[in-house]
Amino acid sequence: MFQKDIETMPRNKIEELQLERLKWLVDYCMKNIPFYNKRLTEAGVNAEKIKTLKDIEYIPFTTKADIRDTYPFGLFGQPLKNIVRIHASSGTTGKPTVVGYTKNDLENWSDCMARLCAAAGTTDEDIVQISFGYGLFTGALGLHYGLEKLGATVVPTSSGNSEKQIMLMQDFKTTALVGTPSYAQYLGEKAREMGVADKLHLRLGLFGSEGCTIEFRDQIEKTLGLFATDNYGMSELMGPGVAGDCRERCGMHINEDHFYAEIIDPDTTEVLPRGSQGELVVTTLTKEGIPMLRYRTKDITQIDYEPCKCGRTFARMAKIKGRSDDMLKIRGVNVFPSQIESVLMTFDEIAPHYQLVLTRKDYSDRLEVKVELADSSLLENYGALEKLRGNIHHSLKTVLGIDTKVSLVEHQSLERSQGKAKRIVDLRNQDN
Ligand code: DLL
Repeated sequence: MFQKDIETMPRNKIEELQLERLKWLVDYCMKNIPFYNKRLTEAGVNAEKIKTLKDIEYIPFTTKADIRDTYPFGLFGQPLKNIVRIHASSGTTGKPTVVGYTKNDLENWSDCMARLCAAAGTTDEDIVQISFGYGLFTGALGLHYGLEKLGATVVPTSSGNSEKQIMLMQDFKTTALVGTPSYAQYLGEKAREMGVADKLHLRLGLFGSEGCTIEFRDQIEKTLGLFATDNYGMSELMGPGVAGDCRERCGMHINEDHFYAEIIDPDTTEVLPRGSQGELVVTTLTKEGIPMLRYRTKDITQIDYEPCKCGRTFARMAKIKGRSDDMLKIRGVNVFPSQIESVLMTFDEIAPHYQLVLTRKDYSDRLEVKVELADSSLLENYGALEKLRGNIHHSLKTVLGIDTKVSLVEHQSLERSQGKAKRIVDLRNQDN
């Protein structure tokens, strides 16, 4: 274990620490963040009011909209002088969700990550290839510093360039692979195609950032000959490092000294009894850069508080069952249909009818955006049609950060719905 004293604390000690930190956090937010000061004052909450962990329920929820409304730095708890790193992920509009880290935050992040990597079975003997994209996305750098802290040898290949990734895996005798489960499976199949699958030395997979069923995990394990683990996180909370599998794989251990988790009913927002399935709400207990009070993750899961066979006492959250909003995760990138809609609506040549078709080829997600023309006569002008298609494709790429296939279809050809429009056709699981 990376920090055994902490990871095996008795439950009453964990809860004592959480309460102490929660009081600190409320006070910190009151003093440093005008947005929270106003919210908490309006709700009549201050640090004195928090006497037990249950008193967290006096605190209003924070949502992605709050981050959007205070873009870019309005929820930061420190001046930029003390912020040493910024990351971002897609927001519900064209503007990203921006998060900042102080030096202490980065230390804590690396500790959280190192714990989870150790729990999954990584050691300082491992050579770990990171195939998450490096950049504003939290995945690559999050794992990177945690693994270095653990003493593993990090190979920051980033994503893409798959043949080279496989060549390096062979040459460096890479023992562990970090990435999305779908990219890992793709690499495995590519290695097979190249006839080198049996020449790899992989023994461990540290996967996350998108859902992965146990069946798909079995498949990846077979293709790559490794033991696959899952880890969960999100930019708003820290990035990866919130929770992760140990070798028992009976739920992902939540780093409870840094995060306080609740499960709520997403419709009524009522806090549900322990063990129930619902939406995960997380409060960051130590973050200074951009602390989150009762952040609604929209991810559906359940939490088991029984100590684990591995010896860790931190609660375990089940694999994510889905989301309570319409966010799509495409090749590891968060995409909101509303972002696409706002891009489409800027084009006069198209009608306000569109459909998003998701498929998976070579274990990579594809997004086709089908858009209806406002006037079908454009179909007779190939040049103008191609120009329009190109412009839409370019605008979508600028906003979403990923490539899409844009198909322009005849006026009135997309199915109309009587009720809620069915804009998303997700065929990804059928193709796998
Ligand atoms: O995906 C952070 C991360 C990076 C986690 C690398 C694990 C490994 P975001 O890009 O902000 O952050 O996306 C967060 O991705 O709300 C979930 O819906 C989904 N997600 C993350 N991890 C998992 C997982 C990173 N293990 C959103 N299983 C979250 C299922 C996951 N979904």
